[in-house]
Amino acid sequence: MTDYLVKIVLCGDSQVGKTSLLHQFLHHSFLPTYQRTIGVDFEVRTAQRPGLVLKQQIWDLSGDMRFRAIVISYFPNAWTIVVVYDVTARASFESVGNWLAAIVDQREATVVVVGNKVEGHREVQYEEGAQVAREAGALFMETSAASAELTMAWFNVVEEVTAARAKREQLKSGFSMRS
Ligand SMILES: Nc1nc2c(ncn2[C@@H]2O[C@H](COP(=O)(O)OP(=O)(O)OP(=O)(O)O)[C@@H](O)[C@H]2O)c(=O)[nH]1
Ligand SMILES: [Mg+2]
Repeated sequence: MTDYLVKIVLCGDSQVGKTSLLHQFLHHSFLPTYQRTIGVDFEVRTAQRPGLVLKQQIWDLSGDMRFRAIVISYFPNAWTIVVVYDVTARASFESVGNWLAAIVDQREATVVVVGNKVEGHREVQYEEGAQVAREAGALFMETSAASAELTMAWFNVVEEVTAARAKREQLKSGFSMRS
């Protein structure tokens, strides 16, 4: 059994739904009233895979510009970085490029671009999000923090890519022990 302590980071503009997604995933409920994240919050979720225990630290960054200098210091050593935008707010989609630029040095990280609030009135089409992700070499999906099912599907993707990295690290360390 190998244990990994791994870092997952959620970023994206203010009010796109980062905290709501995490809350829905961990507590199975949707909070309609906005409570801004001050700086950064942190949750832990442990996952098991055959021969692996993944202790996932999930960092939920504020989208507020006031905290930008602080939040960008949370990117180094992340295994998975989730860039969230709001499909009902075009400006948040236009910021995705800035977030991708802020993480460009994190070459080891898997990036997942996520369009949230799919049940709302759309200002951004699925294909536009998919294209931005494709160009950045990132994964893409849409979701909604208002839906338990879609939120579960969202976190499954995040957890699977994180677990896949752990599996690769485990294989690498196995080879180096043998050689
Ligand atoms: N309809 C709908 N509303 C959502 C969804 N996700 C979040 N919201 C609402 O959008 C608002 C902002 O959500 P938060 O999760 O606090 O946003 P955030 O990205 O964490 O914002 P910061 O902490 O300021 O960076 C809240 O009022 C939520 O209830 C969604 O999928 N659908
Ligand atoms: Mg928040």
